[in-house]
Amino acid sequence: MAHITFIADLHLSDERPHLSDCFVRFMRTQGRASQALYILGDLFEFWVGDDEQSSVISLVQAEIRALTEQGIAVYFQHGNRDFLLGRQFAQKCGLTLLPSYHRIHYAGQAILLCHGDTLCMDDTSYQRFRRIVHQPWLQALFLALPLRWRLKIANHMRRDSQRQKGQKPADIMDVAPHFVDHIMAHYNVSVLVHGHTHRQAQHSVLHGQRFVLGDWRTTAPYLTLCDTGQWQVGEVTCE
Ligand code: LP5
Ligand code: MN
Repeated sequence: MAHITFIADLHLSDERPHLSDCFVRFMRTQGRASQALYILGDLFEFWVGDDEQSSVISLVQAEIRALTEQGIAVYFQHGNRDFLLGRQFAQKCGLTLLPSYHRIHYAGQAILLCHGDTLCMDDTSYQRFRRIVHQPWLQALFLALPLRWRLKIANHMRRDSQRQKGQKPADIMDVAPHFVDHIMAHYNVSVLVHGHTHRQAQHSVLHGQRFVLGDWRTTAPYLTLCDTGQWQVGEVTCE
């Protein structure tokens, strides 16, 4: 049956080869069977610029290209780890970059897509951090640094983030319900799909449904929407 597929939070890196294997399996089965694939951010563990080269980067590009060359559209929204992924990477594999909020219409449903970090409004220190690192001048400055320095900074930021998360109450790292209602009304949708929180679920909300995608660990969870209007959760096992 014709359908579109959504994934997020794969966090691929050379340090996690089992996830790269899983990505290949996913793309060659579920990916290939879809009319379109939406990757809602954090495809990579982190991204420091399109000039970086590694086995996992080449592998991801080849698998995306294999789909786009067959006419299957692959879309990408930036996550909080790979917001620097740019046009150069996208052009190499025919990937379409989407803005941080993107509305689609499929099977008679109006659906809003986003990574999910912008919904966590109560995590005020993260929102401050996000505003800073999304400044174009700071990004340009960062991208002008030697690759080795950028990798060092990114690794430092990752460690810092893990430490900070350990000190934050769990509920502030979830979406703010009032903001979910606001954004769904603003975009006039009855479905919201996002990742980031890693709290895979389907919630009934004021304006309809909110689907939260799970992150990839021992399984690769995905969500599909059939042209009949039916939503389904699936997963590929990552050994
Ligand atoms: O990613 P995760 O799941 O660990 O936690 C996120 C939030 N953390 C982040 C940080 C990223 O993990 C770091 C990714 C590196 C990207 C590559 C380098 C690009 C550099 C570009 C420079 C222009 O997103 C975490 C949230 C959590 O999700 C749950 O939602 O809580 O937020 C934090 O940990 C951030 C801290 O709370 C805020 C730190 C203080 C901010 C001070 C501003 C300093 C700005 C310096 C800029 C160079
Ligand atoms: Mn994220």
